[in-house]
Amino acid sequence: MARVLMTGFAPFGGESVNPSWQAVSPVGARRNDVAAVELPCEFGASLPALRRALDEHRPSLVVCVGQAGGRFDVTPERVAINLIDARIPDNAGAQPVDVPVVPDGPAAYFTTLPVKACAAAIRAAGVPASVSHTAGTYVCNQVFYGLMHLLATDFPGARGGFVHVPFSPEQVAAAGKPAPSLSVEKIADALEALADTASTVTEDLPVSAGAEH
Ligand code: PCA
Repeated sequence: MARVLMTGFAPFGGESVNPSWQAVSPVGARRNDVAAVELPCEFGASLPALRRALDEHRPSLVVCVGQAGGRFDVTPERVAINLIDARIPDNAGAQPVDVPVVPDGPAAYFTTLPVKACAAAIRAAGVPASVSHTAGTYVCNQVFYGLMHLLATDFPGARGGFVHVPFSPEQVAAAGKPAPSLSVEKIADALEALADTASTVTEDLPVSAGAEH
């Protein structure tokens, strides 16, 4: 039975693929301890879909993954905030501005993944990685915050967090504009290293991952 739930997102913003799902899907196919689920990029539907996946798989570890176009490395996220401020409409046409993910919820949740150890393990697997301190204010942050709230309220004992990944090369080629990218295979390797580390490491590394911005 799968003990790791890993999610990726549907394409959004005019893209025809999403590297998060492009990488999560093969990880789920090659590992029987990982259940891979694609989430809709819709404010109204993403968290109900995540809740269904949690109910179905009862994981001990949850890793949600999303695209962060423009980033050049794989970035485990440290903090989710209770704020939605959509830059563009979602796939259902909704564009909420300045609303909470969970009314009356705490301002933020920290990840319960050892993000520094995860970033180090990803780099050791040959893929660039660093800890990020913002998951944005779009559907990914909504899912990250919603995940941490669900784990805190209804799924005690499970750990979870969020990882942003760069564009895949085919997206950059299709756009015809230079942008950083990482192959889907490298992203998949990074996610496996992250899942293995998060499954076994309980104390994060006592090293700095501080950033000025
Ligand atoms: N990235 C978007 C939403 C879905 C995705 O893959 C984000 O960063 O919010």
